[in-house]
Amino acid sequence: MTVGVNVSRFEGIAMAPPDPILGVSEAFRADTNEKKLNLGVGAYRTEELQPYVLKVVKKAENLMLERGENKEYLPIEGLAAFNKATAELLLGADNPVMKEGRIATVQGLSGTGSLRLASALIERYFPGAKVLISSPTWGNHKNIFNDARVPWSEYRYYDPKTVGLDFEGMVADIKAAPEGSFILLHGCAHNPTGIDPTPEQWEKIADVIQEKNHIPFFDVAYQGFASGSLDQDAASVRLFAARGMEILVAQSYSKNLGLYAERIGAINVVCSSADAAARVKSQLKRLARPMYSNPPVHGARIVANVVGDPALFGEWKAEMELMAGRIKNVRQKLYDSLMAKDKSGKDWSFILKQIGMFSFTGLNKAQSENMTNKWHVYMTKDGRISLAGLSLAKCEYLADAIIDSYHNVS
Ligand code: PLA
Repeated sequence: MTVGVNVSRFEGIAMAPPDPILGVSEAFRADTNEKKLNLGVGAYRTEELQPYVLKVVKKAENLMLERGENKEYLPIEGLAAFNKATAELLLGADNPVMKEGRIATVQGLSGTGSLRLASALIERYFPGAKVLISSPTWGNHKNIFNDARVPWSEYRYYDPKTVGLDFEGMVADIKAAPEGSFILLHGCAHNPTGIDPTPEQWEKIADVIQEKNHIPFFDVAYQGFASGSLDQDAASVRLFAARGMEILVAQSYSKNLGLYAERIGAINVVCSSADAAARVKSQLKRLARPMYSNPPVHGARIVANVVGDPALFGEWKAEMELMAGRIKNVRQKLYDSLMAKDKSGKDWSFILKQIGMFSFTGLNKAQSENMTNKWHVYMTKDGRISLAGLSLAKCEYLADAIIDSYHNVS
């Protein structure tokens, strides 16, 4: 029996809602107003609000072109030089974990793909184990664990009253989780809140995780973007590694090297022995093969060249500081503009305390919608704005929009 051409077998498939973050960029592109501003996705823009390809990336690409490298398949685990460079960037080249060969590193499809691969490992080898994620967190974390069929629940993180960290709540919830849970932590520059634990708080978090035999699972998507220093931003992960703990770490080069579309990142599993690391790596490869076979080479070569060459590495650090510095400048200007324009006496200083690419404004859904519908400021509905998409020239306009939305919409 054949089916009539105008009767679709896909009739039962409903329209999916737009993605809460990437859908914002789609809506932005469709807006023709010249005042429009895209503060949705966390993508770095220049002061002229143009996308930015790092100079050091262009240099690395020129080198690659000169060498005339081929397009053969990579091994399932990715480019060896990249895997070495990325683990060293994370832990430091002289970290005992590296010398002892206790780390399984597999190149992934950027941060998201690396998180997804780790989730598949959890699902297969820790059946029933739960992942604890912060409330709130990057929206895609829930999708990733749902699709991998890994159960998750939330731990308290953000306290709207103090516009800061609910440290007591966080520790209590991690303590209360079933022994051997995976605790997802943002290595630095927590998305969306921009609030990180202090070094002392990290120690206490490590204490509870160790006490409860949990496994820390770091998402490091912004190394270098919190402080401007690659080493300083890896301090949380290194602190856990120094305790001899087993840890999972997903890395991304989307933001810090501006390699968004190259889809380059890694999953690292620090194990208590080299033998365990070898076995874990073999299973990660086994999971990757039927999903995407092997990863793309271009971004891996860029990272390997930049991190592996002292001169280029130095240039990257300088550019990284410039990008982080520009965001700090717009953060300050936005705060100054809000304080100058808002006569209500509201304290906006929380904006200065937050770090990284984002500011969590405290605007609710209706207020965020007003930002978009009336002011053409595109942002996520949780009140997050990406300062990486803001220029000094647009700070006053943005302050007007925020003040109007905050005071005139409930
Ligand atoms: N982890 C966190 C905490 C992130 O914020 C992001 C990206 C990723 C992982 C994954 O990025 P990658 O796959 O490109 O490496 N978050 C962005 C973009 C910048 C997005 O939602 O995909 C954001 O606007 O939140």
